[in-house]
Amino acid sequence: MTVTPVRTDLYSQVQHFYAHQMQALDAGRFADYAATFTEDGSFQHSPGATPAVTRPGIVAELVEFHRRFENDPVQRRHWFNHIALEWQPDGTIRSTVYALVVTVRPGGKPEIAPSCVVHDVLEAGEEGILTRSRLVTHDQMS
Ligand code: SDN
Repeated sequence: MTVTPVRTDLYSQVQHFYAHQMQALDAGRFADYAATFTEDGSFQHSPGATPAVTRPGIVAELVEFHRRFENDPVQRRHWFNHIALEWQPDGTIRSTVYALVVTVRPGGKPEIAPSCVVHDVLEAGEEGILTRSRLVTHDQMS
């Protein structure tokens, strides 16, 4: 297997980007999370869910999804690892990432649910990195 190298500055830029993006999500800052997508970005967080498109669409989807936690003091954290980057012929970057969603409630033990693979297409431009599309697959569904 041949792994085509990517520049270390690009790789660390992507890591930095994901750290801010996912900390925004886990803090419930959905507008900040959506702003890490392109204006026409698309986001599908679960198999079978209708993809949310555009930043307002992404915010609306996240608000709707998180209603189930309204009276639940759960903290969710999305842990990214094994970020594999590949340049595509159109100048975008395919990013394939392992993600664990860790949940914990006060006094409880952390649980992992679900274990996911994130399939992103990223744009690297003057203003930094943006997510053009995100499709999340869940391991228990395969
Ligand atoms: O933004 C993500 C997500 C995400 O938003 C998820 C949501 O619920 C809202 C980036 C990478 C992975 C994920 C994974 C999920 C899981 C999904 C469904 C659930 O937690 O039951």
